[in-house]
Amino acid sequence: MQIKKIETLITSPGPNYLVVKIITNDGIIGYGDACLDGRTLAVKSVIDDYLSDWLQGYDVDRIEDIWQMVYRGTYWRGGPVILGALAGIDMALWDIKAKRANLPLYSLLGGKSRDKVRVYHHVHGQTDEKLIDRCHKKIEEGITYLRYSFDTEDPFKKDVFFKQPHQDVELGRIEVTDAKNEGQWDSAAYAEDLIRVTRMLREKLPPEISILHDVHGRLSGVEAARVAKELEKYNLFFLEDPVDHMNKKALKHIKNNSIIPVAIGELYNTIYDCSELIVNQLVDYIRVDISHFGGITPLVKLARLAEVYGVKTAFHGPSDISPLAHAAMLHVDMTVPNLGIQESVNFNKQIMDIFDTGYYLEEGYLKIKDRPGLGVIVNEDEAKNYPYQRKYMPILRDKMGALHNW
Ligand code: GCO
Ligand code: MG
Repeated sequence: MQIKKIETLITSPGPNYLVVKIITNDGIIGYGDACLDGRTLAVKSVIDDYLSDWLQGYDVDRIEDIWQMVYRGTYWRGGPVILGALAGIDMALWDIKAKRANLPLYSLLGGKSRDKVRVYHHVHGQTDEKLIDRCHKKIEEGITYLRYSFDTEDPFKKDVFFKQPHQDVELGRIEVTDAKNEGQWDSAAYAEDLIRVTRMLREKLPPEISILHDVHGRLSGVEAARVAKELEKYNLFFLEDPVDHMNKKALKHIKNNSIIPVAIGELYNTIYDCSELIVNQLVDYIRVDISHFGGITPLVKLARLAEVYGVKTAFHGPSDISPLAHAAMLHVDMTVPNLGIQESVNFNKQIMDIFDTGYYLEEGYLKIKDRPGLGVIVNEDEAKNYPYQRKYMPILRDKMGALHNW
């Protein structure tokens, strides 16, 4: 069976979702996710202008070979744009393979290791009261793992806030909009506030509720090590991206000074970028993003490597990748023995009308329906109601006007 056609489709019911559709010569259709927040059209061009002609006629069964061919055969390797395009192709090919077998994807990946997958959701509040309210709302929904974020008021300037990233499609909040919209940042004020807010949450939330925080790579090694040491007593499930992901040696500093579990990974694009963290035990949860990492094929390899070294998975599951990507990750989560947790979101009605997900949340866990393939039904007519909108990632600057990690 051969690849007859590869198409792309963008739908923007909030975030821009880039969907890859592969049609085989005997009419089987596979879908994949190639979302890349802020650079959607660049990924689309890689698929439409380079890969779709090239891959036409290849045997759909040979997923690994196609993966290697696109990854190594382009000579100029790597980066989220190419790995994003490859992710979309790879997911669509796995969707086709499992549909041909008339089995859910997890079955082809080794079968279920568990019946359901625990998840964490985001909670954000500009003030302590709003944050606690949002936590209670999520706890009522059955979510017991909460990733908290908050805004820190500038101690020197009233009404200036140092904001942390939080997109929330459930509440209709999308951050990625205007390139000229530059925020302000001060790491010292944030670090103090993080320690205060964490203490406050631990005091106010029941002890059985797990909390976790995403630093988003905004601290230096020594700043992060100090914060990690202070936070140790509040029993975080993990501290995410405590330093810039390329500053790998700084993780050693954190590890040498605290026993806080560390999670990192959403900004890596290949297994070659992050395997040393696993092998050297500098990470406890590896959390790459399937759509920026080349798809299911490398995700499974990474999970297997992590298994050998006792590292758990906590794959990146924000709202800026579509339910197709979330479904694909869930199939992997179902099978790997070393699942830690899955980051997840409640997609809103507009998004769910486009993507009938094939998975559902029940009492804080994701379950999956036994549909063939990835199990997602894409309503293309509905998708067309939401045309592409140009969006940019936010920019942050410190008090001297220099760019800071967002
Ligand atoms: C996370 C991520 C997101 C990113 C977003 C970028 O851990 O979920 O850090 O919040 O900011 O995916 O578009
Ligand atoms: Mg993150």
